Amino acid sequence: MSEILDIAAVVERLLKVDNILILCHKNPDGDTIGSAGALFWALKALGKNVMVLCSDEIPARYNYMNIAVFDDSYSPEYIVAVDVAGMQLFGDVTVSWAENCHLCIDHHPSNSRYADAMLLDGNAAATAEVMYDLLVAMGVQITPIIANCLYTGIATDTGCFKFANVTPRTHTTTAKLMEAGAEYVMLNELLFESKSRRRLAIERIALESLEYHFDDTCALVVLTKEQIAETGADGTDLEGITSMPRTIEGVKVGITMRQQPTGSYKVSVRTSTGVNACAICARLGGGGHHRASGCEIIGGLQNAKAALLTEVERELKNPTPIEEQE
Ligand SMILES: [Mn+2]
Repeated sequence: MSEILDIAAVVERLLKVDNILILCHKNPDGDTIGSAGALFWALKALGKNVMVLCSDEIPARYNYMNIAVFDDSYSPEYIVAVDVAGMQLFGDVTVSWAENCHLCIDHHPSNSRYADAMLLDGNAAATAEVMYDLLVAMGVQITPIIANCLYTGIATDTGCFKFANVTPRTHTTTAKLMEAGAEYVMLNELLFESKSRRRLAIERIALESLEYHFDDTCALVVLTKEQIAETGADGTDLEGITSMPRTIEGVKVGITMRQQPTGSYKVSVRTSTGVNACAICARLGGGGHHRASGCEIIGGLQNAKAALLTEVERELKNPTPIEEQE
């Protein structure tokens, strides 16, 4: 169980240490990379040795953050995880470092509290929102590159300010980032107005597998490991697919099943208002947010699908209440 810290206590701890390793979650998204990038540049500005590590390669689209990836050139004395809700989300490369994680900075209410200490703000739309408050409290100047990193985290976790997790605070923080030089026009085009050819190829394959369940209120797509390999789709391409089934008219639960190299299925569940995605995934050993959650199911496709659809049906028939403040 983690010790729960406030921002002032986290500032005190970070200022005391010199060699820091920042960990991201596997299949990295804009929030874990952007939060890591912002903390990286802030700690560098304070004269510290700092590097970032992720079990998967950082997607090339985030190259503008210019983050140094950990190369064993020093022994980290302090390990910070950003936007990582549970141990199972670290992946092979980072999991041994994560076992000694000193601090986790996160916004997932479902965080399993694996780190020694935690800065958790379940009301924040993105970890990057929490990170902005932390960096200001540290007295770090929000440079254009830090602003770009934080803008990336907030914009990607809110679907470019479209999701229900957006609050007035989200816009207030974003306004500060714009004042600090965030290149929002360039970033919006890069992050939301362009798709790779690989992404289009994997979208076409996903659409061919589309099936409907429960009076067309649930849409499901499946991608095999061979199809993923064949298109060369990377983590970002695949992450983009997950929002697709839910956008179909009348669909309340959109599911994407991606076969992993090990054969297990990584499942992403996206729901419309009032359907609790986290409740569905929690019963399968996963978690996340009310409208966007995930889990991993081991076993053949038919068994995995059956287990998943059983939980979807249960949730559609007996909805788990959604707590307002989360
Ligand atoms: Mn996040």
